[in-house]
Amino acid sequence: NHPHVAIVGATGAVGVEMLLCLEQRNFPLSKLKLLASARSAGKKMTFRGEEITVEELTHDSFGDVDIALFSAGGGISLEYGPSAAAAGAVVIDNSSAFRMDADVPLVVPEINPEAAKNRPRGIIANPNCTTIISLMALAPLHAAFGLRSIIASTYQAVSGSGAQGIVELEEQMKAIASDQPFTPKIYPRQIAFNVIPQVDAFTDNGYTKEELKMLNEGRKIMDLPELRVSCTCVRVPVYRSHSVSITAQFERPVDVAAARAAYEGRPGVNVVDDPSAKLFPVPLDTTGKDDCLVGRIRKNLVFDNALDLWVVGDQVRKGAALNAVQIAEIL
Ligand code: 2RA
Repeated sequence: NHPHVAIVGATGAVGVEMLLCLEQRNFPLSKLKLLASARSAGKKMTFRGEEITVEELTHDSFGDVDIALFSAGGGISLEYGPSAAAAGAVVIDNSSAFRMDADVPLVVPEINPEAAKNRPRGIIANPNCTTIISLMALAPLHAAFGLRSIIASTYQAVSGSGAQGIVELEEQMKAIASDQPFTPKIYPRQIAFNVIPQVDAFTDNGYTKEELKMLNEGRKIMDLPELRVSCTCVRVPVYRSHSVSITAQFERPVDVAAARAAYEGRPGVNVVDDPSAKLFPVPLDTTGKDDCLVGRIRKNLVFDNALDLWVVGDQVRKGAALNAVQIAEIL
């Protein structure tokens, strides 16, 4: 009587990683259905040594599905998520479509697993990757010192733009290496050997939608309606891991030893912090891995009760696919 699971957007960067996570974690499922656009229907993918043919997504795809993992963009989630829920599936949506809906829980299993149970619409939302990775580092510190505000700068991998982001960086680097011309396609400027201070669209207060996600999602996940967040999101020429530089202010006095101790026994996040031994987290350490890594922990030199820290995590895995599969494991 194991659940029947569907992946919507199965051939995308996150969809492929969802299939990998289900396989590697021996998720107890009776059947796996792979759904994608007409363009991808017919492709074959392998799960537990068995070949599965990708089917075209329709509103009738969910009759016998118990859990539907969505990662095909907000439009697809808005259009097909309710149909999947109406057919009796629990929808775990990686897009931003439902994250701020009061009737949809927004869940990081290590932080607010209990929220997943209250899902009147049959939909659970997966937070934005940058939010997940940042909160994996901040939740233990909140327990110790009482989180009050976040100032963050992110260094976001091109995988955040999906497979096309990885292709864009690869193609530009090859073109530059062979002295060939190229035109940026998905980014406003060249991303190879460059950084771009824009992720997602700008809004009328000068912040991008991506920067406001950390504020809005952080308040909801941490249940801290007064939490203050100011974020600058930057795209960097890294393939798969996001890094975040954080200044966090707390209600109570902080110290580095107590901060490091706060992570002990906390699953999904490890401290890597010994600069004298050149030990600090870098994207190459977390790519393809489950855990987020925290380092550069130090007392902030400007604000009282504040810590500076650096956290890195795989955007495709813990930032998206793994978190969604871990929510399914709660179910
Ligand atoms: C990005 N966080 O990195 C956004 C969506 N994955 O582009």
